[in-house]
Amino acid sequence: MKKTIDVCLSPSLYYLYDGSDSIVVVIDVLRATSSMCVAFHNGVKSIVPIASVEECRKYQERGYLIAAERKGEMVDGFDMGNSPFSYMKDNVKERDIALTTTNGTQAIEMAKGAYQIVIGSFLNLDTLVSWLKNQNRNIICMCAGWKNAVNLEDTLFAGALVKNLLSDFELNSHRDAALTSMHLYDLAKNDLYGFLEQSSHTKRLEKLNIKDDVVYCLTPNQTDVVPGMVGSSIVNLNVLQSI
Ligand code: 3SL
Repeated sequence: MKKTIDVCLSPSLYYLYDGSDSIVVVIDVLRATSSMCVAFHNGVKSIVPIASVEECRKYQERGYLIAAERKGEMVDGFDMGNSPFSYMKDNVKERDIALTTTNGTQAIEMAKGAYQIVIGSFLNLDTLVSWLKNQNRNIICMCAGWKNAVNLEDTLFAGALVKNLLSDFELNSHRDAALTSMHLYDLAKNDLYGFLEQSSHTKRLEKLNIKDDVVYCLTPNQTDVVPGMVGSSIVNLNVLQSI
């Protein structure tokens, strides 16, 4: 029997889903899960996702690099914020990072009862699709959204996963979120940036002059990492499984 793929459009709807026997793909395309992919691509050893700024700050004395974003900006006193470009520097290699962001790390926190949490973004789309095909597990694509509301960019990426996995998985026949996201992705796929230009978070980030981050995060297949939770940290599962 085929396994299922479903989409949860916002963390506020997650109570309707049971992740205990599923792989939950946490999606925060702009920008948390994209930055995590970039971090592992550039040699970061692990990322501890943390809900609160105060908790995250405490990791500095334990030798971690600390990263925090609120309202799109780096929080004062932290080593870095949430730009993918800040994870392309040499000083991140082999480091453990503690990270808190407005929505992405909260969504990870919420998904913690899942069989397995993995991290998805356009940057690791094809690799993630192949990895998921090999697991023989039900999949829930969990969109981080914005403060518990639905957003367009995470919905589009969930749609990209559904489209690419549909031949191997069945849709949940009681809900339309997977179909909705796949149809939206079909409309957007030839010009993701143009489709997202009017979206709330694109505008929010562009007001902060971070258009380059948006363009980069919408560029498919820049890396073959599959970040996933092991214990309380995220590591690159694609390395672990090829050893
Ligand atoms: O919400 C989040 O977790 C962040 O990705 C938001 S931002 O893109 O860094 O503003």
